[in-house]
Amino acid sequence: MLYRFRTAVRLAIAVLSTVATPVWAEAVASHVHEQGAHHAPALATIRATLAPDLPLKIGEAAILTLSLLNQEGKPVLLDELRLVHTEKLHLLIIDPSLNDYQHAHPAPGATPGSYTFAITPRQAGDYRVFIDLLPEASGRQEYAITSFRVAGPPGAPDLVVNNSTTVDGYRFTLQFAEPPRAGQPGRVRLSVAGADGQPFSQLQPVMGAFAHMVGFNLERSTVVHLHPLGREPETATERGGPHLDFMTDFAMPGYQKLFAQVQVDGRPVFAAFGVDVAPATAAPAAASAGHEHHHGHD
Ligand SMILES: [Cu+2]
Repeated sequence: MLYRFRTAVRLAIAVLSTVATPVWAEAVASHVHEQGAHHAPALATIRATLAPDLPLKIGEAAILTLSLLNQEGKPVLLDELRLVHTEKLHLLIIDPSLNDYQHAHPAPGATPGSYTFAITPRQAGDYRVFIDLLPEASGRQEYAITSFRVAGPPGAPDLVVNNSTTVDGYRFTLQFAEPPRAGQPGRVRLSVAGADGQPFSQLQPVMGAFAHMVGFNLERSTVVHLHPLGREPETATERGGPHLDFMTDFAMPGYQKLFAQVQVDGRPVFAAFGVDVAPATAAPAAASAGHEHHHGHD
């Protein structure tokens, strides 16, 4: 089973277990590379911690300092990380209600291995931060995972399932080729229409792609980070849309929140979707049972 991918197209899934060990130690990542080869999950090699400059509150800007340490406890420097989609560090940040997704790119801080970024939280509770990075040493993408707390009671996820949404007058629609199923690669199309209802084909490049799709499951134990199939933009003047296709590979069944990030008129636009991922199919033995069907009621 081979899927054709462009080199720069990336799909990664991090999974961590719910046991009481430090989250970062449990982070594993699987990759789908350009030839569609599935690699065995690998432990994260980098440990991340976050420290805010002051107690975090809803609606108040704060500076967070991220510290990255390798397995020997040494600071991780920028030149030990490979550039991926125009940045070395992508922070995928999500609150407990799955409503406040933010994407940050920290800049080197005062000491080696420290990086700072600004954030204005829109929700309360324990935010989870997936740090998408590619160490030169391993040559493999991984996620370091950390968190920070915003004062106040956390919000509850609304569990709304929607395959379309309107943001700033733009209509975003998600169409799965087949209902998404855990552990099964699939395909999804993101379509964009303008305020006039017409297909919109003026998406600007953002971080080296016409769209970035980031998704979290309800427990925030997994993250998917997808980029459109096909040619990626090489100049700032190129435009994309109205349709962008992505390969998906959800590790876990259940509710998933997906955020598409695009750039329009020099501004980022985030479109949120709620998706139900079906459980993995039963073992092939079920198929060999032929045409027998079992019904749950008489
Ligand atoms: Cu991306």
